[in-house]
Amino acid sequence: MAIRDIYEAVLAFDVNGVRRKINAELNAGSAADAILKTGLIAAMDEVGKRFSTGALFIPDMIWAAKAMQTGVEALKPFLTEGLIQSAGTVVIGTVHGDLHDIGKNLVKLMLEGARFNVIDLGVDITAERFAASAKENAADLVAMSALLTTTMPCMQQTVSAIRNMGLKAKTIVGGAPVTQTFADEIQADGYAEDATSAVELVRRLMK
Ligand code: B1M
Repeated sequence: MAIRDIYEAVLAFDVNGVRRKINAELNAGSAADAILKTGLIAAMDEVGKRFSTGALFIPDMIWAAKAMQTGVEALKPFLTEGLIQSAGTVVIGTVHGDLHDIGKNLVKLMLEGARFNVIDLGVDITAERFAASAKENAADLVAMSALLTTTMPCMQQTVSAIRNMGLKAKTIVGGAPVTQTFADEIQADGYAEDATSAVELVRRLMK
């Protein structure tokens, strides 16, 4: 048994195996943070790479994310507060009028896997709710998803609301009809095409 087995179990989407192997590895004396970094986070980075090249598909990402989250749950009691310290707070939601949440949930899962503290507002979220939540939670970043062209204007309203309230939160946008050009037009801080690049973008913006 080795940490590499946990890495392989995530890539095999073996949710129960991840839990079992982590418990065995902890019993064998491995450090929880080493399991987290070398076993789980490294595997999710590999999942992201394979997804980008078309070797994995969305259902694979969902299963890998489930395996990762099961692993994080198993490790939580063994990690000190410092080690599980959040990488930053992200408020996420699907914009007003839009009920599509599969992509938004994927982005959320990947961000949580990358140890961000994610506040998920759900779907049909107005600019005012995004901004109020960003203020209430002292968010570092607000992430908006839209699947309908008709709901994209809410993204601009949200960017404006956040700026008008003088909040420090950065803004990112994504979803099938959204483009980098649109993000530039509405002066959002960033655009990501998929869940993997959303994590990279958030990491970059929070540096
Ligand atoms: Co709807 N729908 N739908 N729908 N639906 C689309 C989006 C549509 C393109 C279908 C079509 O006509 N070809 C079309 C939109 C047309 C347009 O505006 N251009 C459409 C329509 C018209 C509608 C309704 C209006 C239909 C009707 O009622 N007449 C209606 C609207 C309801 C509403 O929202 N108010 C509606 C309803 C639904 C369902 C409820 C049935 C269901 C949603 C279920 C759910 O989400 N819980 C649904 C579905 C499933 C789709 C399609 C088929 C699939 C969407 C999906 O989940 N894709 C979709 C057609 C399509 O996209 N091919 C369609 C998988 C998902 C993982 O991808 O969400 O793109 P996606 O997320 C990706 C990236 O975009 C990115 O990362 C994800 C993973 O890599 N991403 C981000 C997403 N958010 C991000 C945020 C980021 C960064 C990246 O940073 C913040």
